[in-house]
Amino acid sequence: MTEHEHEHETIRVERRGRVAWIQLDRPEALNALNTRLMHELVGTAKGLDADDSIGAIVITGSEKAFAAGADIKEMAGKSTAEMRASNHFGPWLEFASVQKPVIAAVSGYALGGGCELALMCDIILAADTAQFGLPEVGLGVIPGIGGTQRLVRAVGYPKAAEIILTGRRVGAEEAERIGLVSRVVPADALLDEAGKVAEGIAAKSLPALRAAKATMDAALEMPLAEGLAIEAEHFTGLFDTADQKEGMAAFSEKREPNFQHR
Ligand code: DAK
Repeated sequence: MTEHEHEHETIRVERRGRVAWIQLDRPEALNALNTRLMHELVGTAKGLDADDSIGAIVITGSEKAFAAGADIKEMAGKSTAEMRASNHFGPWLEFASVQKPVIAAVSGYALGGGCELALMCDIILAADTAQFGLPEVGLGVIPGIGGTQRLVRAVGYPKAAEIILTGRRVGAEEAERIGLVSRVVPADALLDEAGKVAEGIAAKSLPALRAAKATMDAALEMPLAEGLAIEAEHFTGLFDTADQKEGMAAFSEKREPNFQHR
């Protein structure tokens, strides 16, 4: 445990081998993302991103709620000037720029900011009880931490428009069908399954994982030619890593690789 991982009020952090688990823990507010939770979560994720003994991060909530949104009670009385000054965008941008694979294990409500948090993760595993939605227009606002941008990219404009403009909920099966989540699993298997996926990823070469993620990010941001150039750069760059030599030697020697993550 690093210093950052002690004394949290709104999250619990646990390391199991090369996998770090962050559980959102504000049961009294269905894990609504208040300022404190945002800082604890983002600070912890950044600390884990800088720690080479960790290869993958799992974010989860409770059975009832992954997170029911940004904290409505905290925001309700704010003015535009106060919202601007509160700089909520900065920390969430830092969360979204974590370089290691992040898996959201979603059970129950993932609404508003909770849905947006899941969309910032690389892989979303959903319990069959999961309910997604961006209900902000019903509160007189819009999704504010990436929902309008990431949902359109994830599921396409017509589906995203219907979800965002109606504010309706999307159940786990539909979420899988439209490509909002990676996979649905039975609720009682969610954490086991998330653990398996995360351990599988964390056993791979960390430089390769980082490069894969950076290259996929480019696919969302750039014209194809530029994205392909970035892919080529990362691909060739990996040939100076110890892990590339080990990974390819292990293949020839018909054994499992023993990666040093460098
Ligand atoms: N904020 C604050 N408290 C919440 C909350 C939320 N989002 N969601 C639930 N809670 C609290 C409830 O008020 C209740 O507290 P008490 O009344 O017991 O004190 C407790 O959690 C349990 O909730 P319920 O009694 O309502 O539980 P139910 O099972 O009856 O209903 C529910 C569960 C999830 C259907 C319901 O709680 C609900 O509709 N919650 C609100 C969902 C929602 O509208 N979420 C979107 C929030 S808006 C920003 C960027 C982004 C955003 C904001 C700012 N910046 C960049 C600055 C994003 C905005 C949002 O996410």
